[in-house]
Amino acid sequence: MISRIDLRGSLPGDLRDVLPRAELDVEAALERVRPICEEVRHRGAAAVRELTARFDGVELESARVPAEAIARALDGLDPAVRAALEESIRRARLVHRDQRRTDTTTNVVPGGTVTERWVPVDRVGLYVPGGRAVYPSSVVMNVVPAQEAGVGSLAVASPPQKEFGGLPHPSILAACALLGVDEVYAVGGAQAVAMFAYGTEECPRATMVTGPGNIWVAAAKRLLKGLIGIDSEAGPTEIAILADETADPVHVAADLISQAEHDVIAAAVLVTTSPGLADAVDKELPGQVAATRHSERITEALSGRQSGIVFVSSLEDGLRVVDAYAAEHLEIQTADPHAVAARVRNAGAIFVGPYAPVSLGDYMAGSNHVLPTGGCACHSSGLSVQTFLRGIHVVDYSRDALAEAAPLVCALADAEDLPAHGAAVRARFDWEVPS
Ligand code: HSO
Ligand code: ZN
Repeated sequence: MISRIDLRGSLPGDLRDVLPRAELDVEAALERVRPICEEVRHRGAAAVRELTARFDGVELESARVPAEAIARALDGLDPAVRAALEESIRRARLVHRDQRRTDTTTNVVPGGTVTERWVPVDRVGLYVPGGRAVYPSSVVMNVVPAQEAGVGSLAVASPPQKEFGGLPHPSILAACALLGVDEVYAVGGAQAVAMFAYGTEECPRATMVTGPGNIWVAAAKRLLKGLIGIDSEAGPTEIAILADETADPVHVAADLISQAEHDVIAAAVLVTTSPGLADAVDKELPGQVAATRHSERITEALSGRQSGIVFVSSLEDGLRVVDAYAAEHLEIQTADPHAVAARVRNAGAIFVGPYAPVSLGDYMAGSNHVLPTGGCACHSSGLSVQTFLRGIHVVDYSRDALAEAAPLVCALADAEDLPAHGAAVRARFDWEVPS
């Protein structure tokens, strides 16, 4: 079911060439979303309405979801799901609250300070997918860091669903209610991103748009980036597991399957020193897959070229492989998982030992589940309070401190042939600073 890659000889120079990974061509979608964004830019709410009728088959009077509909969704929420969401929110708040940053002031010279002031962005538009991937947990993972960062205005957009009377999925609305988000729009796809980026008569423009989405949403975010800030582009879910012979094949198989459940293009990669474990996982997979609800989707994901079992001759090599892969989620299931985990450099999130499966992190660990995919974990982090903050340098120098710096500024200004830079300093003094 799952292919094998043998790296037990010497490791190739660029491991990324041999490791399994799918490619997602967002570039190709750009031309399709450009006219959609332009329409919203020029014709605002009317364009959003027309595009919603065209793409979602729903005629909206207003894109804004009425407060009663949000309240009704919360009333209708299964009490067990409500309790779980509330606990998920509580745990996520604990972790994200600790990410808040305090301003720092550095005394550079006597009378000269630089303060770094952390200021949240003014308004965030959060996209929440509809269709098959209706994840109220992702509403939690996006909203909590924004709120803990102190973002003052937060709006959610999610596609209208015909079967729910043109409203977003009720579990999304209920999650919004639990989080205290009351500004929700029944708008999906590229038009939702454009609505936030340009603003319409109904929806004030946002300074940042975050949240996962399909390829059209990703393309719109890429297109409008700059006008708006965005989080990293979310590609298909990935799990990598670094395991030795002490790992339990039943757990390893279950965890690979758990993330393959997301999508036919989701990736599940096992990196192991143990051929015995690999054989046992191989034997375990068909039974577990057959027993689960989305077995077709999972089979396709596990047998796709983005998934595989990679053999390595040592944990040392295994670490090089997982660092090169830079998984969105990395589980360490080895004899000494903490020591191994401490040496990992590239991963969106690391799950240590037998009792930290990725699905715990998806819902209830307190960690964030919006994480860099496609190898982006080698340069980016998951969603956090930091995503929604800007660090502003506040420069405060006294007359004496500036006087002391003046000849240095002038020397560099002259070296760069920018004499007016030096003159701006000299203009403050009644003496000439030699240049
Ligand atoms: N594993 C997904 C997040 C998710 N799982 C939502 C369940 N619901 C990407 O990190
Ligand atoms: Zn998941």
